[in-house]
Amino acid sequence: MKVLVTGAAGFIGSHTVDVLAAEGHQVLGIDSFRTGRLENLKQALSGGSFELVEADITGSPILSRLVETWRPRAIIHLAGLVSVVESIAEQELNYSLNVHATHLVAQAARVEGVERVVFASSAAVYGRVAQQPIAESAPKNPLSPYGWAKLASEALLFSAAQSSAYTAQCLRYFNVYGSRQDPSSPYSGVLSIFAQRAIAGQPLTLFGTGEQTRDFIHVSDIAKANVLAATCPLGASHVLNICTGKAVTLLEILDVLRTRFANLTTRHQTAREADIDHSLGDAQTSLQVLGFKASVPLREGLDDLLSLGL
Ligand code: UD2
Repeated sequence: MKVLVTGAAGFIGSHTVDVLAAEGHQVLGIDSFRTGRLENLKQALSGGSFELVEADITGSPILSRLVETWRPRAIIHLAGLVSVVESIAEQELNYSLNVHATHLVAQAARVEGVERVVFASSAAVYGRVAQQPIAESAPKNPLSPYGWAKLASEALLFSAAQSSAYTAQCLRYFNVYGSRQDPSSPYSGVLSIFAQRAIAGQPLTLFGTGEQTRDFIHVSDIAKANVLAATCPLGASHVLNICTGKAVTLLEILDVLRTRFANLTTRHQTAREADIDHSLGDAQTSLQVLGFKASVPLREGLDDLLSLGL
């Protein structure tokens, strides 16, 4: 199948491209290289089924032209501004990269008769939710422009799908970790930061009590879900949590790391502003709809991260 991937050189994009190529699909990747990195695509570029275009999909009619000429059956739309902090400081940019870009994807898919659009949404659409695990139908109270933009994008994709041949599959990723995630910012995922600091022999900072829980999902499981959502038979549009359905505390993560690093040290700071205590996804709908089940155990995923030597 011909699949177009936006944000192909990013953390999630590059893993998705690798799974598509391994399954024998023909892949066209687009990336502006604002945050994506060419080295993430080393494996894909060495094979014969991947082509790459360097372009900002919001900057010109490039996306609609590529869809018109290359004629993908599915688009996996992963390009976007990924930093919550940046979405607060740069609200125009958040609108452009996280809302307008999705509008352009939806319209190109509608006009050119694409059959499927898969979208990288986020658990950020939920905000603070009392009832755990969080089902797709839970109240949506995003705590950032980033979360609102993801929710708006879902609406745009559903809206255009009503007058299109495509179905929209909006995947709400929970806390994603794994190789190719940039650990250099203090707002990177906690597991990348912990792994990088543990390897470097630096103290880990624990914000709050450490009793907060997250549903950590390995990037290879996210890539698998993206490919399933793009390729498996589906008659309708969906929003789907992509998660493990297992809650882990940061204290449990530290216990695992201590078994690998005997001299691990931690320093405690007060909880981050607007931090969420608990975030656990309900994995039932994606199991029913896609047959998706996360398969990488946290210990294995952490070992994978640590083995990279970061
Ligand atoms: C994640 C997403 C965010 C948004 C949000 C929606 C990442 C990086 N962030 O934020 O984009 O989608 O979910 O709910 O994926 N922590 C430490 N020490 C550190 C770094 C973090 O204790 O050095 C704590 C942090 O205060 C939080 C937990 O670890 O309690 C997880 O932090 P995170 O930034 O990885 O992810 P989260 O869930 O806050």
